[in-house]
Amino acid sequence: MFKFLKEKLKNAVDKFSKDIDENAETIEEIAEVEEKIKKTEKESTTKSKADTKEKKSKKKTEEKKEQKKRKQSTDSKKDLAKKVKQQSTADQEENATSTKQKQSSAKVVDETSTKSTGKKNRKDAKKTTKSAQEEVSDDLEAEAKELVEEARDIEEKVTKETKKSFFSRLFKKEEESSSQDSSTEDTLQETVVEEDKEDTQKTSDVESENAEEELETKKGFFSRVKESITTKKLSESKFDDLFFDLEIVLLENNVALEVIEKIKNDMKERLVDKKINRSEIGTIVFEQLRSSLDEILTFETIDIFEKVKEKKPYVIVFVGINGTGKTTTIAKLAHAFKQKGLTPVLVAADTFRAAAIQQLEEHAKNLGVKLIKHDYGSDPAAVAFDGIKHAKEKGADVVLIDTAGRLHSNTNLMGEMEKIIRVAKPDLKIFVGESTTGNDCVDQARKFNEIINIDGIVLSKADVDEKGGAAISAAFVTGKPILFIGTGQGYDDLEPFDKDKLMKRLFE
Ligand SMILES: Nc1nc2c(ncn2[C@@H]2O[C@H](COP(=O)(O)OP(=O)(O)O)[C@@H](O)[C@H]2O)c(=O)[nH]1
Ligand SMILES: [Mg+2]
Repeated sequence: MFKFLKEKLKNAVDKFSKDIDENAETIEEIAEVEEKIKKTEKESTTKSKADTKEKKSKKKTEEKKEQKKRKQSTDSKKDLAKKVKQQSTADQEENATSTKQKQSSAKVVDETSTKSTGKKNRKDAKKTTKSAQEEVSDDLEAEAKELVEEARDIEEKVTKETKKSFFSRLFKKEEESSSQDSSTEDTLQETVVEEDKEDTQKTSDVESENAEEELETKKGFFSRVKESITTKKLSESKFDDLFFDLEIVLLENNVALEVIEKIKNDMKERLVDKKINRSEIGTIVFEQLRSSLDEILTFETIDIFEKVKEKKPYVIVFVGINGTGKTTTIAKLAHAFKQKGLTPVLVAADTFRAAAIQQLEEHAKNLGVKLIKHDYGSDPAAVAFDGIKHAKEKGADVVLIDTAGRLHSNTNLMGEMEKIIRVAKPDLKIFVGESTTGNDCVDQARKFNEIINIDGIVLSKADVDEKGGAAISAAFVTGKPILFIGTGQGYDDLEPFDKDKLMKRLFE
């Protein structure tokens, strides 16, 4: 059961949800979210433009500063070398006659790494004799070392000053516009603090990368929010249009009009003019359908195995049109009562067909239960009366009365059935309908209910019903519970109605 309906229903629900998504009006909240997204995107673009500009400007400044630094470094070294050279020349003058002095000057120059001066001095030094080299004076060497120390001191001082100046500028700069080009400043300080500056540049790069990442995250977040927050609103006329396909699927699967109407109204109430989160449309539609069907299949049932214990004999009459499975259902139930230790009596009140009496007789033999019968063509009410009398005399627990199949449109036959009811005064009137006939089955149940006020329904042949519309509709339409479902031709093929089992079959 439900094989057909399940598949079709799933597709119809998916289509219905998709249609709602495509056709329902998008309401203001989305506009707000979209506005937010646009704002974020704009911020992001402006920020990244500003970042690019700042980076370019910084790079330019860096290049200029790098040039200056190189120039300054060379100048500084030249200055130092010049100083050393001057000192060396002074020494040379002082010791004009001594080749030893020339040699010491060359050494000093070597130590300060001033190549130009060094070369010159080394040239001079080469001119000196071997003996002169051996007699280098200690105090002259010390003097040269002192000069080098002095040069280092100067360099160190300059570096310190530069750093101090850099930090004070850095703080000042933070207050100023970031795009300001500081290339006009032409100080030594700027050129020699490259390392510190590079660090600062890196930090600023990282900061800007972080900001970009943050904005990207925001953008992504809002896009997702847009997807999930986008709210839809469905008008009633649109709903009616879109629900049509689902309606057809239900109709094709024998779901009664009343049931479709209920599902439609529930769905309408849940969807029309309500704010529906876009990402939840599918779930809402599915859950609403499930909840409506759960409600439709929720009814107060009767446990006939308990009921029969209330009265002895307990009389049950079975009604319905020809061939729906009355006789078979009676046999199945007799089997079930016997299994529960109760004694059933079968009554062949279908006196219209000779074959019907034989059919029940056969079941009685198979099951080992008592059958009360009259001749073919006799009064069915009289057979019912005899059956109950026999049960009373023998102390049987339950009387199961089989009746002839009759069309609910045949007034005579219906009148006859009423007579059986009047005479037998059954405790329970069970309508047996063939599940596969769908809407016809439900119509019959309705009619029989109107005439004899049935107590419950047995739906036979559920095993060959791929649609299941009757199972969904019969109880809702008649307001009477489905007691059993026939699932085959064997005596054991009778299942008490189980809503949860049906819901699982339909939705899982
Ligand atoms: N597959 C299937 N066949 C059934 C079921 N119940 C009855 N039948 C068959 O339906 C036919 C008519 O059943 P019957 O009991 O004679 O119907 P009645 O005219 O209402 O008494 C028989 O061949 C049964 O075997 C059922 O639950 N499943
Ligand atoms: Mg029969």
